[in-house]
Amino acid sequence: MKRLVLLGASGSIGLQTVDVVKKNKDKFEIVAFSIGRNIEVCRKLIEEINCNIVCVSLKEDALMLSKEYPSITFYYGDEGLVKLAKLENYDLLVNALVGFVGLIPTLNAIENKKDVALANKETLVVAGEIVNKALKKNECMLFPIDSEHSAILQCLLGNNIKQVKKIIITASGGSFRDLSRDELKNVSVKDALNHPNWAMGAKITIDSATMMNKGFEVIEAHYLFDIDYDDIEVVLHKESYVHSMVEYIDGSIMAQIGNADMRIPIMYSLSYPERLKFESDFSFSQIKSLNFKEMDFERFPLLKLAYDVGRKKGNLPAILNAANEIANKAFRDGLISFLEIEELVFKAVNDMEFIKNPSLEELIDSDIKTRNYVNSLIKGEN
Ligand code: MN3
Repeated sequence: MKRLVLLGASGSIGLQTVDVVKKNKDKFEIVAFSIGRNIEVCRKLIEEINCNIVCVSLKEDALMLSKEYPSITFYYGDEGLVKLAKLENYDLLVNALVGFVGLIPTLNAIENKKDVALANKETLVVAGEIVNKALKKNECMLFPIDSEHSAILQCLLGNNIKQVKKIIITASGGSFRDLSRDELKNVSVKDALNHPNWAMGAKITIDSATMMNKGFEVIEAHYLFDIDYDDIEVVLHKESYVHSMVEYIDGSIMAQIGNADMRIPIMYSLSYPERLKFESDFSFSQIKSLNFKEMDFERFPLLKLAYDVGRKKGNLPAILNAANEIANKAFRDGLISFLEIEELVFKAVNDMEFIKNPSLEELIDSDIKTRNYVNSLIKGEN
């Protein structure tokens, strides 16, 4: 029995993780979970998951719920997330939080000598080096939930990583893959949220449309597999059946293929190196064609920026992430246009002070300063 702490239970990955656990009750148990402000979903999960520790965002919600459920301990806020990560009685932290907020609980879990299943790619984007050092020091494992990285991990199994020629990350292209840059000027939030292949949360669906998500995944792959940026290629693959590939020095290319169903990488991150039984209706005879196309950096400038920022390191990835979080949210809130997301991210990366070897505290500080700066740009104060 593997005991899990699940952070971000009400999000897309969180709910699918609950689904996987429910279908594999003999193998997994959720001992604690965190949820944001969706109290209805929280009550539903409390009924479904028999655990005695829950963390919510707000103090008042924690107080209200502790009266309803006297046998459960309720924590709240960012401190509550850390308390969950620091619990003793579990084996694997499943981090399905969205954004920078996922970093500190991940580090606390690793310091607590727990393995981590990570859907929160922002953790590695912002602090890949610090996370890797902590993993090494505490002899912990990090299992990617991101479908591309789960694919890469599977394509690497049984091979010598020194014989990898390159990693090929596939990209669906997002909601606007068939539009020109000119046509992007007036796209709506609703159109952007309509992803062709994957059902995902709102933030990552917008990140897919801007290709920021793929940029983050390049940085994520660099830190997960210790692969040079020159050896990471992104290829447009609009069907999303090939989840990523690894090419070796002898010309062999390994691919991981399957339906675009996040439960598959979730399951693998929970059960690695074992596999769980799962009904998936994938059929080669139903696929008419698989298309691949070179990535156009001019069409998707944020992808190019992510490579540049990843190579320069320091606090730049943290700046990139913070600016994107604010700009992505501002677009969803109707405050800026789609193309202004890019503009704001470029401006922040350009304008914020560069720190070559930042400490964790300096990364947190860069995050806060960048958020303030981008918010001031949106309000027209700069
Ligand atoms: Mn992905």
